[in-house]
Parts: sequence; structure tokens; C-alpha cells
Amino acid sequence: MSRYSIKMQASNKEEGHISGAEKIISEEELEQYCSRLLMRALKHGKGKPDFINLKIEAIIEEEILHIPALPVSTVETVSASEGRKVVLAYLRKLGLGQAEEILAIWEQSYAMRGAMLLDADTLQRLEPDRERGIRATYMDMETDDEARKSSCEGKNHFNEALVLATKVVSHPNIVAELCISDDPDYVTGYIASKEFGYVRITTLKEMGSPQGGRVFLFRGEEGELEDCIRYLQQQKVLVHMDRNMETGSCSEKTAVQMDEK
Ligand code: PML
Ligand code: MG
Repeated sequence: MSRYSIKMQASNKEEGHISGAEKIISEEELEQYCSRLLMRALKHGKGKPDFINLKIEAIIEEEILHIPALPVSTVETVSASEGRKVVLAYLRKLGLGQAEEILAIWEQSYAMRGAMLLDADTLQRLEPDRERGIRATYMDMETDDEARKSSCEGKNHFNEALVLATKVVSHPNIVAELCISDDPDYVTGYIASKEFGYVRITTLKEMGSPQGGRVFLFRGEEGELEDCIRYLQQQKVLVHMDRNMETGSCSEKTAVQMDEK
């Protein structure tokens, strides 16, 4: 089967970045998904784009790494501080002694376009470009669930994050990923690791806050860093989703709960 990677990026002069998404699909699906991603760019709540970039690249089938999605679990929390305590507990369970410091450094990722790559032990920042950060890319889900697959017209935070987290923590040198969305009305975040899977934390920031970012925690030798960055930014990955896997509606539920307060 011939497959293609499609990447969409939309921006305008007032807002800067408006929307971005990517898919890995077959040649037969190319036209349909180009149009879906175009609609996603045009209908974004942040505003009308004045620039849309659709990048299409052929992919060699043998270059694709196929991996199963991380197992998912959910921890219900009612406040950002409770959510952060859950993250701290998981970091400690992963053997990361400097959990408090990692949480503090995570805040520096809020201003970045990509993710921060942090040495889990020395707490040294490892991104070659600190403003841009690391862009985990060239990944998509593989599923026979049509509804899930076609959800790319609008953003599905959970599906997209599960795909990204599965790719990222599958690298031998990544111990964990921490993520809070920068979308003001999306308060569910997660900590992902090979050991504990994808752990959703239903409240990890205050409702209305535009602050969010990602940290990839690296553990390894200096000589292993280059391969890790190459994997994160260039390796093509298809994440196989289980049909019975949850589809990610807990943040909306939390949003309602928060509004009622
Ligand atoms: C983002 O906005 O890209 C981050 C989404 C985090 C999703 C968390 C979840 O619902 O599991
Ligand atoms: Mg966002």
C-alpha cells in the first residue's frame, strides 16, 4: 500500500499559529483527508487563517514503526493542585527523585512551540533550539473504527495526545512525558510512561488558563541523545488503537463540573 504523510498548519497575522494537525494515510484516502484537514484549519475557533500550509510526503511502508497504544487509566481530580500531586506521586514511583524540581521546570515549556526535552537526573535542558523545542511528529493512529479515524476534522485532544505519548515514551531513553493542554477550556492533562501507561488526570490546571506545555524526560548517555531526537522528530509511527479503548470525554465532563461551582 502507498502511504502518505499530510501535515496541516494554519496561521494568521493577528493570532500567529491557529491550528496544526497531521495524518498518515493511504493514497486512496489522500483527497478525503486533505479536505478534512483544510476544513479543520478554516473552521478553527481561534480565527480565520490567512495562510494554510498542507505538506504531503510519500512514506516508504518499511520505514513505519507499528506500536500498540499505551494502556489508558484515569485519575479523577477536582483541582490543579490535586492534579499536580498525582503527577508528583507518579514521578516518584518512576524513581525520579527531583519530582518537585521537574514540575517547576515544566512551566518553562509553556512559552515554547514544541516540547522541552529534559534530562531526568541532571535536569539539564537538551533541546538544540530552546524556543522551538522538540516537535514530535510523523505519527498517526491505525484503527478500524471509522468514527474515531474521521475525527480529524475537529481536534480530539485525547486521541491525538495518546498517539503522541505512545510514540514518545516508546523510545528506550524516554522515561515519561508530562502534558497540560494550552487550550483554555481543556483542563485534563496526563503523565505517560512505559511503566504506568497513559494516566489521564482530569484537572491539571485552572479552567480558563492558556498555559500549557509538554516535557519529555530523557534518561541516558550523551551519545544516545541524537538518536532520541531523530526518533521523536522523524521516525514514522502508526499507533494501533483498540476498538474498545475510551474515546476521551472526561475533560468536557470536568469542564461542566467546574462551571457549576
Ligand atoms: C493538547 O492540547 O494538545 C494536549 C491534549 C491533552 C489531552 C489529555 C487527555 O484528554 O487525555
Ligand atoms: Mg493547543
